[in-house]
Amino acid sequence: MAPLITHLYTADPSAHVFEGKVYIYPSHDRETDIQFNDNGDQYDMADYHVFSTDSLDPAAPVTDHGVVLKTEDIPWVSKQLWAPDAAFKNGKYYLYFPARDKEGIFRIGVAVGDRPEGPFTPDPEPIKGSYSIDPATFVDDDGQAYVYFGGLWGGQLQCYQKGHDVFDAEWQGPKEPSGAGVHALGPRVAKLTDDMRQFAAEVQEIKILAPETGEPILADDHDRRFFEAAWLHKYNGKYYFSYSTGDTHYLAYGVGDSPYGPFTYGGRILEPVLGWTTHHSIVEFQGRWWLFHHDCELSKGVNHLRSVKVKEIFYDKEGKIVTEKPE
Ligand code: FUB
Repeated sequence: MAPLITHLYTADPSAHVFEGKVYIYPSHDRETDIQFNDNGDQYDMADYHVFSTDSLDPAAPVTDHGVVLKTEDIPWVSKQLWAPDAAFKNGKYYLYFPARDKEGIFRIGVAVGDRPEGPFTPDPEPIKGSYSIDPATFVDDDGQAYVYFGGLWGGQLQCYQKGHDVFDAEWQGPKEPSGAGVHALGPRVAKLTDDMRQFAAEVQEIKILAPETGEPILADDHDRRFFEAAWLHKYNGKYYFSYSTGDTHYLAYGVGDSPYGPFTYGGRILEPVLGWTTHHSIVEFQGRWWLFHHDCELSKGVNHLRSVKVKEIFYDKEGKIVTEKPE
């Protein structure tokens, strides 16, 4: 299957339907001389583009709306504009993005615009109390907005085991908890304020439960534990939390009855693609469900030069997502 965008490298696609079109908010990958490592330093992105299309037919054109935000415009950022997401509320569009602050610690920022394609003006400081990477927003039917986030290893989630506001530098790097009976670290969620620019309540850790025990997935269960790339969507009244398993390269999901979880592990959405990372979003468009994701086919396997793709996904009668193979 051909990538949606071929004139740039793009990754981590967050797709939303705004004003009847599909808007895609991806990372913008670029070439670098930085040495590859398991901390992800080679993912050295410096700006964001927004894309849109009014059809997901493979032949339909995708419009590149150009650069909508860049490192130099964001006072608190030092480097690494990683996976973004966007939301619409009260007539405004909000772009959420993770980046390292001047101390090298990942925080989450927000930028505001009047149009889905931007431009976006960043707030001068990151969201108070935010940390780690991969923000994904979800606005529930009652209008309450939530942001999901977190990522292990280079994403620094494991540095917050002593509390949401305690960064433990000892855990920096490609590390995570392990050992018999140790629970995996959960992704995080916070309610957003009505103006969408701050957390409205304390950050919560989400539980992803193993169906066979009803207990949280174990840290050593790398085929199923949360690694990064949080996404939340609703299908038939249930909340589906999906994510990447990182070093085992699956897109997986769990199902729950509340935006806070717990989510019971439901299976895989996508088998491993070409490239180390896998990251996605799920959106309903014109009555069908679509998985936006990325792989490294266009760059012939260069891990940090990725390309966005889309494929249709299906649910079975019980509401389980049918596992897809990469194309
Ligand atoms: O694009 C940089 C990082 O790679 C993202 O934040 C992760 O989810 C992974 O895709």
